Amino acid sequence: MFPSQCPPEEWVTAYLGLGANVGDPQKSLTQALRELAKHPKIKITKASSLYRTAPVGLVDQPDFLNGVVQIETALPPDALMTTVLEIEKNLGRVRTIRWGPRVIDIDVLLYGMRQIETPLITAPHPRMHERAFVMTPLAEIAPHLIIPGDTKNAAQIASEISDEKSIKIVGTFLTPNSS
Ligand code: PH2
Ligand code: MG
Ligand code: MG
Repeated sequence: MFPSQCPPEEWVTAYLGLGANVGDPQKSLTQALRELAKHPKIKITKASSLYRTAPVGLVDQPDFLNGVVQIETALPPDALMTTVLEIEKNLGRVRTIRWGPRVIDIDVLLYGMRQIETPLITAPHPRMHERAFVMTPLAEIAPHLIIPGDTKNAAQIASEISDEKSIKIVGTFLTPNSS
């Protein structure tokens, strides 16, 4: 194809949920952000605070550190997913038990306003509405966001499920040059 015939690159706003509860979670989360930012087709546009959160699902494991970032990306959904899985792997993620302890977890929460179902990715993330560790940081950076298929905005959903005993702000992603 001649360059003039290539379809224009489409940049989409997406949201990623990050979590870690093994090793040095703040460092892994910051490192993950740095790796994402290095990608030529990903720009980080907003980052929430970091929250200490009680484990959900499998409760007998350390507390998590969780945060949410807004990105702009020119990667199609499957490629975005492959990219985040690759970053997880590079940061030392080993997949053992579902919902178990992890060095880093990067979930694609939303890909624009699109509802996506492929063998690799489901967006919106099917469990995000129920999870305070996702909805509270999401509401911090995008309170008015409506999740496709829902009627309430992120702030309303977060306030309905948030529990101050199990989730609190403890810090920020470190700046790209700190370690
Ligand atoms: N992730 C899970 C299961 N449980 N609990 C908290 N608090 N934070 C998480 O990121 C988390 C979880 C599966 O991805
Ligand atoms: Mg997850
Ligand atoms: Mg995951």
